[in-house]
Amino acid sequence: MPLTSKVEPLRSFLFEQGVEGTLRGLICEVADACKYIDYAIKMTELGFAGTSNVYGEEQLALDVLSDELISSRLSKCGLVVNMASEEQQNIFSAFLKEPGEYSVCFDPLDGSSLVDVNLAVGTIVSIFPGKELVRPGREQVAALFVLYGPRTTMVLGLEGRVHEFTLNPLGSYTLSQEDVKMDESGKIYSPGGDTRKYSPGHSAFIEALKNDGYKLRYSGGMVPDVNHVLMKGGGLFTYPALEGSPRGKLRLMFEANPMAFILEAAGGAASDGTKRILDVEPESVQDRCPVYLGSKKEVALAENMLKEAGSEKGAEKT
Ligand code: AFP
Repeated sequence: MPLTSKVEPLRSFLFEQGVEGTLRGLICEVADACKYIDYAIKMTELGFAGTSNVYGEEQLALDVLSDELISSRLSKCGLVVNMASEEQQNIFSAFLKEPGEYSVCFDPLDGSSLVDVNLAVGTIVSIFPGKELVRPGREQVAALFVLYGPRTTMVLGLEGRVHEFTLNPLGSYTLSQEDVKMDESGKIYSPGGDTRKYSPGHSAFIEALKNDGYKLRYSGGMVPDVNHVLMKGGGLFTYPALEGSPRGKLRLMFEANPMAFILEAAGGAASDGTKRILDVEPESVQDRCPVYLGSKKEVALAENMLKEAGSEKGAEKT
């Protein structure tokens, strides 16, 4: 990126947009923590930490390090009340001398199993006002993800708009795209999950996309895959309900909610197959959720085809 006086750093962009000071500070704290994760991905030796997370998945040293980088920073920034990390069992509180104003859910290194094969990975963050975390995603005030790819970018959803920032070699995030918008439909699809365990409705939906000429784009990392759909202006990312896993694989609070918030703000849609993801009422921070994220046409088609297949199944039984 050429150096010009027009470079817009993250902090001053947020200031100019009138973003309230505490929220502005919190977004910049998260962005700063992610610079260290970016560095750790490039410089740390790979290997397992010898521990498992709450879902029984073996933790990479990098997962643990990324978790510590975000949680220790947010614990001491004075802006946060409660936090939940995909890598930890329970909600935990920040060290506060004065009451903080926001609570944060984060997946410190999503797709970490892709680091050893040198594919892109990301950090996903969801920000709520006050101290409650187990609440529907529509109550988020901001959500963001950082994508560690050939470039490191941060995509921020805030006040019904989405902006992209790029981390430059000087260690600053500068605005690279203001007001990212999605079209009504796209031409790529990114389907997760074991196809043998798809429901008939979901299989029919994926076939319909294929037959309509949609191109397959799936890396196995939610952050690069969703970013692909978003930045190409349309298409669909899905990780559906599967036989034996009726709520799918992805976590509502750490993955589905923040991505749904960002995609809706860009003019797209996000459904669990029957309703808006942002209206799902969580029971715990560990809940999972089937995910259909993308442009409006594909998400509506998924909902319709799943509904049709469900009513056919119901009719067969009677
Ligand atoms: P990891 O963080 O365990 O690598 O999982 C990544 C992820 O949660 C999400 O980023 C992907 O979209 C999804 O899982 C991929 O799952 P499959 O490996 O089943 O395709």
